[in-house]
Amino acid sequence: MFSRRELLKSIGALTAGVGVAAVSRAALAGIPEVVSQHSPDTMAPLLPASGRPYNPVVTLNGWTLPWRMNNGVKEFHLVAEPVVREIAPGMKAHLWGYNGQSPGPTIEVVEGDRVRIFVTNKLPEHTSIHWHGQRLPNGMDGVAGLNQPAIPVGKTYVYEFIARRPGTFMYHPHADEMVQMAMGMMGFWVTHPKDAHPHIEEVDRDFVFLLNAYDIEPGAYTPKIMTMLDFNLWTFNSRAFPGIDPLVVRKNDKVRIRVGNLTMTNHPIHLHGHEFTVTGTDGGPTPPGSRWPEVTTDIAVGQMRQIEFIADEVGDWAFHCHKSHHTMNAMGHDVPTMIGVDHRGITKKIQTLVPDYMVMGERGMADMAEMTMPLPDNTLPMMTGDGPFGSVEMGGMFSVLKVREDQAPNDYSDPGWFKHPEGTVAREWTGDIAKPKRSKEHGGQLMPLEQPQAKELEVKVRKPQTHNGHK
Ligand SMILES: [Cu+2]
Repeated sequence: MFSRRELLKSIGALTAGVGVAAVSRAALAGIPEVVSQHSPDTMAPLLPASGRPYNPVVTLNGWTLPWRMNNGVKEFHLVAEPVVREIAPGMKAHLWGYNGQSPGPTIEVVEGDRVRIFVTNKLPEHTSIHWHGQRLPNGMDGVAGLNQPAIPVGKTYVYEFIARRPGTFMYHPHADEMVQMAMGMMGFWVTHPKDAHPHIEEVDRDFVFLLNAYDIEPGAYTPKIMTMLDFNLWTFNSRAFPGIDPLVVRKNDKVRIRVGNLTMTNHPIHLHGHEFTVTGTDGGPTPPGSRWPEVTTDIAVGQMRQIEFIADEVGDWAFHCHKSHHTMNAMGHDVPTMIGVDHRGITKKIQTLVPDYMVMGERGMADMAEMTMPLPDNTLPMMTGDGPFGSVEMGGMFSVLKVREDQAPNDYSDPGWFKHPEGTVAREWTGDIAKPKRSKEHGGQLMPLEQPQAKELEVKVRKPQTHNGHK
């Protein structure tokens, strides 16, 4: 068994910045001490100091929960509690989470580990934890009322099971679920294979994050909990761009990204510059014969996906949800399309009544990224993020895969912006536009240089003759 001092030493050495919270010794005697994290920075991977070795994951803007070994059992201690989460610099949210953060810490174990998790409830209402995707005894599945009584306020419950299959999992409450998930209660779980597995490859970098969404009115701090679909903050691990750390890798690294979706809609996650394959789902690793290359994979509600690729193209590659309103922050809603509408006269008139009045979106919305419009306190700009060439005009579920020739193995520090080799950046064309050469040698068919004017184009419109259904 690990002594307390050894445990603290190893935690201190591996995750600088993690503090041990003060807890009542009498109340929690014999239970692993509570380790909390109050920084939204990405913590270095937690190398296993006890138990079987593995290559640990990196939780984007998050951290991994240390454990102690107790007679061969891996013991963890989660505390469900209100937390303050910085969503991005300039905005904090009052959420519920675990051990100081939302999402909670990542739990990492090895296939075959016997795991014991103590859960202390410091929320103002009862809770429970469901271990999403795990094989376990029915009474450990965490559905309050069905598999166990809900954990009352102030009480500590214990869950115990063997991590039977390797893969990517999540944990979240199964008591007052809509409210507690809308408030940010969720976490990641990774079970590494105990031996070489035919469908699980070794990787150099292994990133994990949860997709989450909040409805926080501009200027407010607490999510609206009754929202069903109309969320306005779309986040990776409760962080919105530009608050999401980049995924930093070395050229030719084999990279795995594990994503779980605990929002109320699907997210097509898209990577630039590389093709990946989906190597795992909620149900475990996918057989290699079932995999195909993709650059976008849709992750439905409640699903998990593992994608893998060789990062063989240096650069700063966008990595984001492809629903464009999910790469925007609050305030992007209910704005009518004004493109092509000239407001010059009207604006002046309204400004005599409302001096700060501005019109948005007359030439598209790009102006908004650079606008120095006053925002309510604690509100993120809708589209923002300074890049090397100007505003990135993004928010929400957006980050950057930074592939560098000279990034040291296991170094996750931000290398800054990519320095493009001379002549490899799109630029304004100032020369003459050369007439394209067209000949039979270049592609067979001869295309005329001048397009003939479209003659009369006849469009036949056929009206439905026997349609009298709708009123
Ligand atoms: Cu999305």
